[in-house]
Amino acid sequence: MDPYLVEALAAQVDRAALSGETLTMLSAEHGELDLHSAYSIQRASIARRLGRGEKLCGMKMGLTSLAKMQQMGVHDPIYGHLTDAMILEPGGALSLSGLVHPRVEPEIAFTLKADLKGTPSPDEAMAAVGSVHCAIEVIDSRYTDFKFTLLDVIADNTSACRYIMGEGYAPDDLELGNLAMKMDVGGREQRSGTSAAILEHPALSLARLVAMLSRCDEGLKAGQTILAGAATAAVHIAAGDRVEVEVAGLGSVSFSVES
Ligand code: OOG
Ligand code: MG
Repeated sequence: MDPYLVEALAAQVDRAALSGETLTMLSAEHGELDLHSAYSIQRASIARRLGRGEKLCGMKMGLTSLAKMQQMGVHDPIYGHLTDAMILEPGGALSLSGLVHPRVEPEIAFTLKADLKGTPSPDEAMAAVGSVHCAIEVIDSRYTDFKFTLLDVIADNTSACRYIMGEGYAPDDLELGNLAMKMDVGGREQRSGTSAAILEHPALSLARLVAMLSRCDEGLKAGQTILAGAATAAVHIAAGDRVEVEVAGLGSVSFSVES
């Protein structure tokens, strides 16, 4: 794809995330959109955020669970970038103003204590993990009526909007591959699953992310946060909701939604 078009589409995606304006599917208008150009648009949109002073603080995996892949009709995991503007403190309030159609997902997050690059095994990837956290991701696809292809969602930074992390736990004391996970959304909707739904094991998700990044000669850095991917399908949120995620062995974390 023409580099000018990549920049122009990145500007569109960035504006939608900033303002809550909806986006028409890029793939519908640009037949030449492919995996490479979709990630180039994502990276160019992140460069715009960094240009405004946001700091890159990690990465996220998406569509790692079978439930999510079925909900979205896609078959491959995808990754996105996290910046400090996406952090919401535990117990904090999220304002819906400027968001399009936000939903929440129960997740597991890692904080890295060492850099990761190349193609590590899941055990090698876990050796770089300093702490494990229960987490909530707020996703907000900017596409009108939620209609998008895999390439559109990649260009839109995999719908990243906010994330909330619980306390950190040492990875060694946990059976990370099979932790019960529960999410309550305003007492209206509950979801339950297990960490096994995250690419069979969250460590596999982390290792897969590193391998995907290594194809672009990139890696992860000590201090970064990684969201391993949702364990269940996402749930819509509304003003007044309190959202809580609890993961066996990792405690719980919550936030509330304001209009
Ligand atoms: C894409 C983001 C998916 C996850 O954890 O699976 C994601 C979307 O559903 O809008 O973050
Ligand atoms: Mg997610």
